[in-house]
Amino acid sequence: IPLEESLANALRENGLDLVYQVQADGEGKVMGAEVYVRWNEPVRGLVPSSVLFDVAEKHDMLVQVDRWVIKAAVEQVSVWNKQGVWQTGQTMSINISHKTLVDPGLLNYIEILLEDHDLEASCFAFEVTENTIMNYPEEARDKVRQISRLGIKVFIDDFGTGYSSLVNLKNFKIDRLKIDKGIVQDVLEYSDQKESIIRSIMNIAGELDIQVSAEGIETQEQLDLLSSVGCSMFQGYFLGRPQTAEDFEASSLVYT
Ligand code: G
Ligand code: G
Ligand code: MN
Ligand code: NA
Repeated sequence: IPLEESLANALRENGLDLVYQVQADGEGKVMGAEVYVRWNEPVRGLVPSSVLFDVAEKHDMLVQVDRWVIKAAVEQVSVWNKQGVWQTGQTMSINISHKTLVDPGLLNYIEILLEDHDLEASCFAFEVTENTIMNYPEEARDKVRQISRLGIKVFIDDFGTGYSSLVNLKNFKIDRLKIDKGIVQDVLEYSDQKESIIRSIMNIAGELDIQVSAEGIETQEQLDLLSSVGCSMFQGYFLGRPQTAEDFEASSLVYT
């Protein structure tokens, strides 16, 4: 059957999976996780996320996919919360596409889920890419404000890859910038240039009181360098790969 039909089935039959990647502070304390969707298609096997999101976009299923992820992530946090695995103050980050950000039903959808599971909005963050924000500046700004008013955090993902003027960020209600992994990983090779990009990000973020996180940390050197310029939050294979819920629990990282 065509991939889009199979995706529609997966959405209907809970045929998608989630994996979780740890987000830690400079001391290695676990501050939360980012959740990613995985699709193990019955016939084709694991479908790359790029293919999944291409199909979803082409067949107008982006909002459905993101909603499936939001619901499943809320359910998981609710379970972990009851087990004492998930502590207050830890944040579950959920990626959302541009379509989902501007979807008029988004806030109502998440509000009802939070109510049903008796969870604080502050347990969750939505990650929107820099490009999403810059391609839809007005709509995005209004929506980000509404999300923020509800108590859900907003993180800007893949930061530094787009063309946003850093100064424009002051018009948004942003909680965290996540420096793109490409920049993080190049920082040791082209030190001067990349370090100055990172330093200018740090400066603006400092002025606007926005926290900065580094993604794609694979080595101790990268961690040290990003930490030395003032990043306060870290994510990457060096700290932990995306893991199934069972492995994430077992890694005991969540208890620190
Ligand atoms: O870990 P992975 O290689 O699968 O992620 C590839 C891309 O897919 C990342 O840029 C990530 O933001 C995106 N992605 C993963 N899960 C989700 C999701 O649930 N919703 C959206 N919109 N994007 C996701
Ligand atoms: O949504 P986002 O663009 O943040 O997705 C990040 C992507 O990077 C995901 O596909 C995730 O699996 C992947 N990733 C997370 N940590 C690392 C890392 O340390 N190195 C590399 N190469 N990829 C990573
Ligand atoms: Mn992300
Ligand atoms: Na990213």
